[in-house]
Parts: sequence; C-alpha cells; structure tokens
Amino acid sequence: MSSTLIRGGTVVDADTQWRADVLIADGKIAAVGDGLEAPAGAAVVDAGGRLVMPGGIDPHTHMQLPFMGTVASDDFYTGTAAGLAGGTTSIIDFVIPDPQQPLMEAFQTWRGWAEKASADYGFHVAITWWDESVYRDMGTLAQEHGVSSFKHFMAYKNAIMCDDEVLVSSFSRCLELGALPTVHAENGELVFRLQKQLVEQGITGPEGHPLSRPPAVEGEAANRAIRIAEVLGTSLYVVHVSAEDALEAIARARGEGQRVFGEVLAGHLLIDDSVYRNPDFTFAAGHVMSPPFRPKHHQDALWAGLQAGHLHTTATDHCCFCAPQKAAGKDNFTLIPNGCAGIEDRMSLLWHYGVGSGRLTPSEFVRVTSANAAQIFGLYPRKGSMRVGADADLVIWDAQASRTISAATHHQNIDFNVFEGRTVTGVATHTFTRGQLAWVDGDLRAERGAGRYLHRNTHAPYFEANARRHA
Ligand code: URQ
Ligand code: ZN
Ligand code: ZN
Repeated sequence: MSSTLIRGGTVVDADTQWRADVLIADGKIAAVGDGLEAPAGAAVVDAGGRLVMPGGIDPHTHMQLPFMGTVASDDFYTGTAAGLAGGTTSIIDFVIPDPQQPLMEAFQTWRGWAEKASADYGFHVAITWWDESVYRDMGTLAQEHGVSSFKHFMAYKNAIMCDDEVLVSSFSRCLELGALPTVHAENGELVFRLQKQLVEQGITGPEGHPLSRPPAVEGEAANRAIRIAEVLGTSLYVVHVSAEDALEAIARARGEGQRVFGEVLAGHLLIDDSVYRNPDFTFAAGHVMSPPFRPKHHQDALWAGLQAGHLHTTATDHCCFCAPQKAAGKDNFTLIPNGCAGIEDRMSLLWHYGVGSGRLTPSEFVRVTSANAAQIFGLYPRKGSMRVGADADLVIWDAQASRTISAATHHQNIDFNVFEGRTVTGVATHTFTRGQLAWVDGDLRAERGAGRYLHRNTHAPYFEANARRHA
C-alpha cells in the first residue's frame, strides 16, 4: 500500500482552514489531523506552512475537439498534463455528436480519445439533434455510464445548434433522468444574421467577431433557456457567462427561487474586447472565442456575480488552436476557429485576482475552483473535498510564490496565451492525482493514461432540490 504524509500544511476546504497533516493511502485521503505519524515506508512531503487544498476541477474543456474544420491542438494527455502543472486535477470535457450521429457512437469515440489522459475526466454529452434514439441513449448514458449532465449549444447554426424543440425535448428528458441540462447561451440565428451583414459590409477582420455576438445575443438565449427550464421545472447550468445581460437573467431567476447555476471563465473575468481591435491578426484571432471577451464593465459585474453566489464555478473552456489554424479566418473572421487555452493558469489567476484582491477567501476559492463543480456535477465528496475517503487529488499551494504566464514556458500545446505576460501570485508547488505526485516544483511527471473516467451521479442533491417548481 503506497502512502504519503503531507506534513506541516494548512488545510483549506470549501468551509474553513486549519493546521493539519494529510495522510494519503492507496490514492485516497486516509487521515487529516495534527501531528500524524508517517507509516513505515511512507513518503513524507513537507508542506512548509503552505496550503493544502482539493485539486482544481475544470468543468469545461475541449481536448482535441474536431471543430470548424480543424482539431484543437491540446489532446487529452497534453491538456490534462498542463492542468496538473497548474493545480487542476479533474476535467469535465464534452462529447459532441454530429447531428444524426448516434450518441453512443460519439460517446465511445471520445472515451477512446480520453484513455491517454493523465488526470481524471468526465463527459457532458451534447444534444445536437433529436429523435427517439436520442431520448433512449440519454437514458443509457445517465443510467449506465455516469453522464449526469447534457449540453445544448444555442449557437453555431448549421452545425450543432439546438432549436427550441430540441431544448424542450432534451430538458424534459433530463428532468426524467435526474440529469442537469447545461447551455451555451447565444442566439445562433442572430449571430448568423449579424455575421452575414458584417462580412457584406466588408468587416472581415477579428474586430467583427464581438460585433456579431453582442451581449444582447447572450442575454436573450440565457433568458430563453432559463424560462424553458422554469416552465418544465428543471434546474439549469449556464456555461461561460460573459455578459451582464446573462448574469442579470440568472440573478432574477435565482431571486425567485429557481435553481439556475452559472459558470464563468477566467478569461471573461480578466480580458476585455479591446484585444479584437489589435492590428496584429494573430494576436486578435488568438482571442477569438465565443462568447467573446466583453467591455470592462462586464468583468466587474462577473466578479460581483461570483462573490454574490449567482455564479458558482470557474472554468476555462480550454479549446486550443495555434496560429496556423486561426489563419483559416485571415480573410473572414467567421472562419477563425473559436477557442482559447486556460487550463494551466486558471487556479493562479483566480487566486491572484480573487483572493489576492480580497474578493474571495481561500475557502471561497476552493468552492469556485473545485467543490461547487463537484457538487453540481455529481462528483462530491469524492472530488472537491478534504474528507477522509475522498480521492487524494490535492494541491500544495504557495500563496506567496509568483510566476509570469507565457506561451514560452507554459505546458499547454498551443503557441499563444491570452494571459501572456501577467505575473500572478499563488502557485501550485505539488499536485497529486489520486495520491500520485504529478507536479513537483516545476517538474511535470504526468503519466500518460493514468487518468480515469469519472462516473457522475444523477439526482445530485445539490441541483435537484427544487426542480419541478411547477409540478
Ligand atoms: O463554444 C464552445 O464552448 C466550444 C466550441 C469552444 N469554443 C469557444 O469559442 N468557446
Ligand atoms: Zn460554448
Ligand atoms: Zn466550450
């Protein structure tokens, strides 16, 4: 039985922090307490007064996603390894069937791709079309394969976009299954029309991207999804909330007792839309993702939403495309593959700008980077907690150390970093994935294939509490 004693740290969980040692045995947390003895043969890691926290959970990644005619450049091995270097120990990625593709076929394809992951992973499954076979396969996935959340893209017309009929059918099925519907909330019809108008006007550079997806496009879709969920009586999770318009819809619904969760990306908290007006195409295109980065006042609202509890998780939407891939849209911004990186930097960014600024306490940091995602997506307390019996997915966190973010030094398989040049305080010095050290003081020891598929519980008490409000 392999064991490790992490000595001399301050443990931080979603509720509080206290001085304690942590004993790991067989990949699980075996004991948490002061003055623990190291069993014979145990490795001892001196935390030296640093923090010991649950490893980050990134509930929104797209490793090696085939998208817009290319494939995201970080795969399940390199992408999860980069996450471990930054203190993230689990991801929830997405199976995205082509329209008319059997869900089970797509699920097996993604399962195959993810076998090389170096950290644990689960899948949301996207509903991109509808018939009785989709209804049936959702049941199989929820009841036999641990898929407790289903994604709906309200954007990407003529590709993977859901219309209201699919939303209503799938949300209703989620309610039957005790699964959580999630949405990418942008009105794809409006985006399509605005893109066409902009290109016809000769606005073909990256500066056209935010113009084709204004905040109202997100606000409308978020509100529509929220209202559909309200009438059907199911909970809802809105991914990558980027604009006040969507946040206000979530806050209104929550204020009336509806169970709606919001996710915010590190990028949307920190980057504004001026990046799209940079004259360098590679720089501007490197920031093309959807929803786009917004004017600064939206960032202030998102931070307030995170503090107020209207936004619950932080994520990255890690979906990497290198400069040659982004160049597909050199003459037409609508052809620039949408997506940016972030998995390696999310934890340090949230610590620096969240805890370092006084917006978040260390326990709130654990909630929004790990525990809330675990609870919402059926992984708690196995993940996201410091309880005895939990997986030993842990990070030793140096709250005083600093590092400067750069594509020149990051481990993400992409030639660009939207956080380039930022110096952040708060760094993972050790990352354990189920008790195995994968990151030690800059030495990345991620093991290809060490990650395990995460079966996630349906009927999670954290989101089902008041579904069927209109029963
Ligand atoms: O929309 C998403 O979440 C995927 C396709 C990643 N790309 C992006 O721009 N967000
Ligand atoms: Zn999205
Ligand atoms: Zn995404």
